[in-house]
Amino acid sequence: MTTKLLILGGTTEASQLASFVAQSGVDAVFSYAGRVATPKAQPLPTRIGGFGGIDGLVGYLRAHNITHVVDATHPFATQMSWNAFHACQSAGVQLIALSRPAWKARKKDLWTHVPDIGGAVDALQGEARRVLLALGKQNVPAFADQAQHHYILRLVDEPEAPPPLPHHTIVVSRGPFTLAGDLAMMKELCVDVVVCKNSGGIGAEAKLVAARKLGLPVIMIDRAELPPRREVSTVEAVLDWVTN
Ligand code: 3Y8
Ligand code: NAP
Repeated sequence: MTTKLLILGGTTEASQLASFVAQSGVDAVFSYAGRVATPKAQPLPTRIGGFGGIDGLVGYLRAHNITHVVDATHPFATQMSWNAFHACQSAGVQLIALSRPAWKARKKDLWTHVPDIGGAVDALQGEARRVLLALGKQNVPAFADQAQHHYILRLVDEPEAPPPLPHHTIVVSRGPFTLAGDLAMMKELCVDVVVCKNSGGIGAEAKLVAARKLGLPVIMIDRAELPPRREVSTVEAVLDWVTN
């Protein structure tokens, strides 16, 4: 059977892999969930939208004669990763993950680790502060329980409706982000605490370096468990796996 690759994308590393694969000539298709209005264009044929759960993905793998799946999704896209793990097992298709290590606090960093979004909300009890919520739009409603704060919401797209937070500033901006940009934004908007996911990678790290330089506390949401699949951290290792 000739090689046909499905790349589950949505990260900087997935984009890097797509360029590499396009140059290699390996037959591949890139996949987005369709979470944002205009996802970044890729140099590969691209599909947008869910597959319809595990069964939908099994059907897709079979209908498109996929021989290899690369899970290059974000570490917090846990449902997609578990679906890919089960669907590849059912369909007898090989699976590998292109993942990035979690960030680690340095000596002077002021991190509070919490297990999930609820933990981050709880950690914000107390007097009003100016909170940079760098979580995207899906998790914003949970913070209505701590409405005393002024939230700086960094979103990929302008929200269709105002967020359920009485005091907020919206910053429409997609990454990858730069230190200069995040430092300027955090100073200009007088951020005094950062809430983020331990996404790892380079595309979202600037806010942590800026927080370190400004001496700001960070509420760090730790990763949830991912499937026991094979993992590599470089696009070269993915290409080796596909071609050998
Ligand atoms: C649709 C596709 C590339 C990929 C770029 C990376 C870096 C910039 C940093 C902050 C954190 C956040 C968010 C973030 C980053 C990269 C990467 C990354 C974080 C795009 C993209 C899609 C999404 C979906 C989006 C989520 C949201 C999360 C914003 C493309 C731009 C907060 C994750 O509006 C929404 O509904 C946004 C939804 C899932 C998390 C959430 O729960 O809201 N990503 N982000 C993908 C799809 O449809 O399949 O246009 O590039 C991709 C990128 N976002 O190729 O350059 O590699 O991580 N994305 C987080 O890390 O916490 C922003 O603001 O500091
Ligand atoms: P999720 O909660 O793990 O997945 C929810 C459902 O979305 C999946 O079951 C699947 O639908 C669909 N889906 C997710 N990723 C997909 C993909 N690449 N291609 C096709 N369908 C996909 O996912 P999420 O956290 O919402 O992330 C969605 C996308 O944004 C992913 O591409 C991810 O890499 C990217 N992203 C997420 C984050 C984050 O913080 N979560 C950050 C940066 C980028 P069906 O069940 O119908 O198949």
